[in-house]
Amino acid sequence: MQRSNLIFTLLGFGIWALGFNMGCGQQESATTTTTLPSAAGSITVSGSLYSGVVSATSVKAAGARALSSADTPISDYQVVAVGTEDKKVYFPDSKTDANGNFTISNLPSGESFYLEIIDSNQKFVAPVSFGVAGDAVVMAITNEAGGDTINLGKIAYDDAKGVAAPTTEVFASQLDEGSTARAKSAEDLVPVGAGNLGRGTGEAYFTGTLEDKVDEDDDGLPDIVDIDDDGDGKVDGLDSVPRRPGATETARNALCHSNTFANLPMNYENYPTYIGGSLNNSPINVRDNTILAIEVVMEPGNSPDLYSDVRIVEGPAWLETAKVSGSAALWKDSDYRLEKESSRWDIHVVPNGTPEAGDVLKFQVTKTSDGSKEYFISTLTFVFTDIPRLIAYSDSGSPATKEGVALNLLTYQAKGNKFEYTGNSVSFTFTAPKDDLGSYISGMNYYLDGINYYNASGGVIRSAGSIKITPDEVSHPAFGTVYKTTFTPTTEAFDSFKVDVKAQSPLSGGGNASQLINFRKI
Ligand SMILES: [Ca+2]
Ligand SMILES: [Ca+2]
Ligand SMILES: [Ca+2]
Repeated sequence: MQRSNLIFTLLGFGIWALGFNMGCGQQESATTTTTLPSAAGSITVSGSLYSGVVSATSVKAAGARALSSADTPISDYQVVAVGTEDKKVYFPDSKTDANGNFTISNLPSGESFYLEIIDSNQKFVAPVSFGVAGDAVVMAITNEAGGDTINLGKIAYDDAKGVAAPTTEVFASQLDEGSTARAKSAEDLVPVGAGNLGRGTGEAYFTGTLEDKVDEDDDGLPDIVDIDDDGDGKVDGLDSVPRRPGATETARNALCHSNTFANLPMNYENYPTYIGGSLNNSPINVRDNTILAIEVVMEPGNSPDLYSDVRIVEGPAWLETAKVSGSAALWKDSDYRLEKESSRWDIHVVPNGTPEAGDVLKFQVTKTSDGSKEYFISTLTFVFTDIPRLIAYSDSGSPATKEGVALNLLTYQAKGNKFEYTGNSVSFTFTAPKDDLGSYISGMNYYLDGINYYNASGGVIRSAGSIKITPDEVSHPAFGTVYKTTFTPTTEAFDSFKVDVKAQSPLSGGGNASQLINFRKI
């Protein structure tokens, strides 16, 4: 089934399209992804992960430069390597043990590597920095000076700064000074992307020219874990051009990319804009209402039959509670398998947990031909925390704008979960959805979607196609920039209509959020 044709019936009425089909030539969506190559190399990186403090200044004393101080070993974390040339992720032999020890074996030679830390809840938490080069932070190590083993000793993870560093500097010959990042002000070893998942706001905002390298925006985070690859402040899943045009993270073998993105549709009566004359500030229950679309997309000309099985093998805690959308079944009962479609493998799940930007999913794909397995990771780059909300409407039949208390839930419920209007057109004023930081998201595409016309007994007379709108931007004293558009319903006879005011990611295939509202013509 083509996903563009995939329609879910939700919440007892209405229909909801979960997104748009997306070709491989288009930019990928809400995640960053890479592949695991065959483990055939001879290089080993090892060390011990500790909690600790990364120094603001790297102090050189008695010949050794102290980069950090270590406190307590951290177990059950993963330290993964990312190749600067092949951009592939290399997983450790196992998670850190009780002494924090880890080993990443079979790395290819002729490479240098970034190291990234994924916590016990499968969330990306920190890059590892290795030293300084002028004003920049050195983010990669190499074995180019010879030897098959790089032992980093103790590495201190500073959760306050969102960065890790070895306690003592590595050999100068092991520093890849060609792989550097911009340092935060007043910090020698903390790249600007640390602690913010690489979101390009504040000093992490990128003003340079994007280059063809693993960390395009010089913030210290390789694209695969960076939620904002180009550093412009818009996360990948909500950015129409998330990285250098033509750049790809995953177009290897027959696989194009994998995505994980959020959809959040809510009926007005479930999350009304106003209750009792006051703005409804109750936060949306993201855990129970978000639908996560998780997919692996084939390159054009490649059938998903190339794989016999696609599943998630590691992920955040919400995997345990996630249910397959439209079903009562727990996803774990089907071993986190994705389902085969015509151009991809995909699944839609309700997390029943707390999905967050930075969550890392590890995919396993099994080749049909020989049963061999490959692995990928995807990083969730956003969740919606709020929907677009109606804050006013007016109609062509009466002069007054209905806003504030006129949008009360009780008013809506008293009319059978409908607002009333007169005349031949209705104008809607609505807010943008909010991101994981609770900030209004700018630059979304807007649609009037899921339009159904009903007769007086509630039967659907007709459904209308999705309408892409270009709403006027209006400055509102309470809500800042809001959006206004006018809708002219069908001239056929009807009693009421339902419309989804829908904000869609400008990135094809990205997520969407909407408020589903009913209006009765009087
Ligand atoms: Ca970034
Ligand atoms: Ca980056
Ligand atoms: Ca961006």
